[in-house]
Amino acid sequence: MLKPQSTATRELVNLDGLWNFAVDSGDVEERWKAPLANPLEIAVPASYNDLFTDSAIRDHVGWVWYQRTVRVPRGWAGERVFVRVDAATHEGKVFVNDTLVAEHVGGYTPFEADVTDLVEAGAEFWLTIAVNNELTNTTIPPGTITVTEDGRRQQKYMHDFYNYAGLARSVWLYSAPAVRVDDITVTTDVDGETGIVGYEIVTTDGSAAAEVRVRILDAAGTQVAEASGASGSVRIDDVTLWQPGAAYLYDLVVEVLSDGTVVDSYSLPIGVRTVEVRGAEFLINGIPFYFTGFGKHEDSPVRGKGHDNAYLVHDFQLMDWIGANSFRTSHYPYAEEVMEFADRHGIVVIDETAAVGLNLAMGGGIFGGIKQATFSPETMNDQTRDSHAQAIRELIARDKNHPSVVMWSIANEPSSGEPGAREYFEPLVQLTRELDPTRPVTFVNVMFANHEQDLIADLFDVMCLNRYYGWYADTGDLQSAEIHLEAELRGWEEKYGKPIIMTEYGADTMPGLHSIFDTPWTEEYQSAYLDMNHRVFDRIDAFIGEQVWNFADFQTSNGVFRVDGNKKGVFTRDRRPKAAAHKLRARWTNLEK
Ligand code: GCB
Repeated sequence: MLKPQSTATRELVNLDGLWNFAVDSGDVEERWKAPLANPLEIAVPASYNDLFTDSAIRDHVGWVWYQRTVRVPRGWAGERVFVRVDAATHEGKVFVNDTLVAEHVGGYTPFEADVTDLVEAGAEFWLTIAVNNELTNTTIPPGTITVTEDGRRQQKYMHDFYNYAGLARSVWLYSAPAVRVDDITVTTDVDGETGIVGYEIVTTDGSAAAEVRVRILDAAGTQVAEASGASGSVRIDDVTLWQPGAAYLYDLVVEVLSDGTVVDSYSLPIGVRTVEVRGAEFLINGIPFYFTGFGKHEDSPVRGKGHDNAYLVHDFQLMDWIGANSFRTSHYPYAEEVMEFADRHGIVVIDETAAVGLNLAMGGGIFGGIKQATFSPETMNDQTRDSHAQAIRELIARDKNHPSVVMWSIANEPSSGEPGAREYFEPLVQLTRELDPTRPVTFVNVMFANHEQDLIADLFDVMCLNRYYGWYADTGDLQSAEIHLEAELRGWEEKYGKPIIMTEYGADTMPGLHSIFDTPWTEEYQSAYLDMNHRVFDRIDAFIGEQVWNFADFQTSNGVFRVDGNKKGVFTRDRRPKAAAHKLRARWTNLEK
């Protein structure tokens, strides 16, 4: 799915700003048919939860309403007009005046509606977006809604980060011609000094009367290749590769011509690079790559998961300062602006779906709840898997052309040692490979499903492990933790012989708390914990990467036992370094792998 852009044939109006807002109380029918009564004002983009002082809004389970007027630019007569929502978490309905124009389930991927027939160039219309935050056993991520004894609906879920909701990314109005580029898929390869760019263009012109022309421009804007036809491949001599830490982007300019005239043009930044898993190595452009970096979150004070370009720039600056060359979009697809930034700055991304918390064993075990089978008709079932398949489709449709994305992660910490896991995952792995045969596929394995218990790891290319020896196990005893961690990693290495990445390891740390002993929560303990992990990683040949949990402290749900959120950040929630940040910087800026 193409991100809207302004080109010679397309125009773009950003609809961010202050909108009217109301929580659905169930007492007004067809709210979109009139201006919201006594609305609050709300910022878009932002999660709505932390903006207001009313806990009934923060804890609301169900629909909320966003509304504003929009004027269609007067020059748009004769163009197709679209409303595009970058994300509505977790479900969205879009209304133009009285008409429902789009519905979408899945909180982290975009959707749009062609509203041409309902609007007029130069005139205003009411745009209403209803957003629902409910998670059930058939949504991705899953959750359950319970009703308290006094009749309040409560949302429960199996992930620790707070269930922020609303319009956390931009909303757009854009114009495009009727005959236009609808989709582009690019694959790249390298032959000696020559780059090979394969492309497939889908246009809206069903009759295929229109011609398609493709040109590639280098970073200086000089044309280096051209071709015609909706699919094919072109060669770039003396190619400059996209490399980790040394991004280089070409522009793929796609033009649709009718009777020799350009009727649409779209310009896609592309990077030429290869990715391959060979033996226990992860190769980017044929060179073994060692991942350093973090599992992140989209999370900041007040905004919740609201996209913010200031945090975007600052977070990437901090990653550069600390020597991180990569991150995982734990635990959902991030804003497209983040992916584009990674493309431009040579940061490598493991791109993850929102399938987090497909695991009922953990809740039952740790929190003493009722133990339920994760995969069963009443819990994660065929419908869950259908939603999961859709989440994979939408992730790949959105992110397939980003050179920074080197691997798909289709789930975080599912209950992969339970009966039913293999039946659930096998078709999803197959689907991912069909949709994108060029990138390795992984899932992120949970501590309770080690190499002896896990039932699905062999389906994947890279073993991504989350391990908390020294934190959730062997708490405060780093000597035992070191022995147990090493034993397990050797077990994975021997059993599968595939590359291993530690996608999560971390210790909650209260900034300012100190001790001369191995005392959990102190800054010294976080550093010693990381040192211990690194000693072990450096002894394992199949080890190809380390991503600390987490880049920054983040907000968690009320139901988890944490003090003001998860404190495993190497930076605080307002991005100040804990002592461990300096430790990591010393390691990562000197790492020879
Ligand atoms: C995990 C999860 C992550 C949690 C983390 C923790 O294994 O993948 O979402 O935040 O542990 O800190 O408990």
